[in-house]
Amino acid sequence: MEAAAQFFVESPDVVYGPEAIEAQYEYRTTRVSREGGVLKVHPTSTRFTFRTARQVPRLGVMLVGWGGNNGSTLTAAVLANRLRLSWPTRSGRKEANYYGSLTQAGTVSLGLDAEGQEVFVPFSAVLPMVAPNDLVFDGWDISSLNLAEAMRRAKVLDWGLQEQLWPHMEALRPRPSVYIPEFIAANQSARADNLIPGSRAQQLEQIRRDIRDFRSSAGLDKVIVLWTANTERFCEVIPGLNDTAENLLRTIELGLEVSPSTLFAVASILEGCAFLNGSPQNTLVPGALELAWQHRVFVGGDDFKSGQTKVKSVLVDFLIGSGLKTMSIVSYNHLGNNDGENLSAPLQFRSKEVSKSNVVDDMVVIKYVPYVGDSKRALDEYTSELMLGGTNTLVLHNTCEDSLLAAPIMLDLALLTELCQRVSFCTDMDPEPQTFHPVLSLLSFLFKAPLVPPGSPVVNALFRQRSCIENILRACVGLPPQNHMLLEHKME
Ligand code: NAI
Ligand code: DG6
Repeated sequence: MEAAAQFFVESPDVVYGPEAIEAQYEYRTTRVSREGGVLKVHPTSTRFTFRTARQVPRLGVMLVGWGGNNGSTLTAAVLANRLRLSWPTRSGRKEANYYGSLTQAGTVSLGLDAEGQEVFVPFSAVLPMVAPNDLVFDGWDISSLNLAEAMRRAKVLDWGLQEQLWPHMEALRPRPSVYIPEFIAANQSARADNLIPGSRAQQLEQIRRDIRDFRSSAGLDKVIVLWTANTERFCEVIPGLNDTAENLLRTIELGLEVSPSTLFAVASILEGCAFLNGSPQNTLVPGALELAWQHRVFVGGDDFKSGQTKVKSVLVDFLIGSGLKTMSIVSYNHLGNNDGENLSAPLQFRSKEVSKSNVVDDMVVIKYVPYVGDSKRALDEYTSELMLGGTNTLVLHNTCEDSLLAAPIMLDLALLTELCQRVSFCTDMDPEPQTFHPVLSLLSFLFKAPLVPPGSPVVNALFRQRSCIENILRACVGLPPQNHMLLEHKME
């Protein structure tokens, strides 16, 4: 199964072999040193060889929280696109699409044509990527509703679309999951009717069996696990409990405190499956990160960056980048879905507050208002100081279906993580092939509180994050970074 290449790079530095694309790439950057109060900047250059395997695998995605709004909406979206569904609405017929997905609806500029005009291709055309319509879904939920019933409970999709999807989703049933009441809000207990019994060690084994079962019964080459279940409270990082891989595994064996999400992360890593955390809690405690390192498995997190935080990371970039002095940011949300209900409990709210404030330190208020359902309202006020004592206040109001923003992000996470698993590289200095660091910071564009390898700077500006993905993909086909200089148009 190989996705059709829509363009080729003609260069002596790029070889399209039957199994892999190999590109020689000159990574030009700068090193800065401080000498006697003076900054000295040294341009440097490192020669990389990137190798991207061309064979696109049959990919399975297991969602923890499959029966939630995000899980059911993502499953519905892929089915609706695969089946090319269209449905009537009060404003006309709508057709299935992947708007909101960087890989499916975003583009990359390849350069200028003979007329000096930019030529764009879809992001997904730069390197062979899994097609979203080919994804196979499975997952777990503490609620036993099948995916058709879950879609109805979510109240996200138009009725006409739900009706058409119903027979395709009815047979999809979440596997039982791990419910530890003290990690999510008490208001969730009523839906917890689909549970894995036994000790923590037995639960871990059952999750691992589920992954193996899905892989073999669906004939998959790879599985990626994505946490999109309820926001949990933070876990205390305690020496001896979860600070190292060895301690974390012993904690599970002894039945001491471990969150359900960390249990899923450990199971995924032990099964060699990438694990991505779409919620704000600190699932990837140091012990889990060390385990990922030991097993060379990708992990990514935390908390899908879908709407308000995305705007914030653009707006603050704009304000600071324009030289204004931003003094206060206040973010207010109200929403009425189950996520909102769970977040109405103080400890779960605290996890979200920390994650949402991660981009810039601000005030965050979240209110649960059942009437508005999944249609989340986000209001933000940005106040900056202008020159000579002036004040600039910007107020934003955003209304949208939260899950329709999150689903394409979940898709991109799975597709980009899988692609990264097929990329390896070496340098002239170190000819031993290596892969990206297990903490996959390339995914920062998609997470509110991006996890990065130890010592690595956290980048929050959205377009720097997007450029990072775009330029790494370009490097894999031997193209220079996108520099936007357009010097061709600045000469006489
Ligand atoms: P939801 O409440 O509709 O779905 C969560 C699902 O997880 C529920 O079906 C619940 O039964 C299940 N669940 C809870 N604990 C579980 C466990 N231990 N194992 C398996 N299943 C479990 O919430 P929604 O709207 O789908 O959001 C999911 C997560 O994504 C939340 O943590 C939310 O904060 C986060 N998120 C959502 C964004 C959005 O735009 N929709 C953006 C960023 C993050
Ligand atoms: C309350 O804000 C609900 C949350 O789950 C958010 O909707 C979600 O985290 C999305 O946040 P943002 O800031 O990316 O729009």
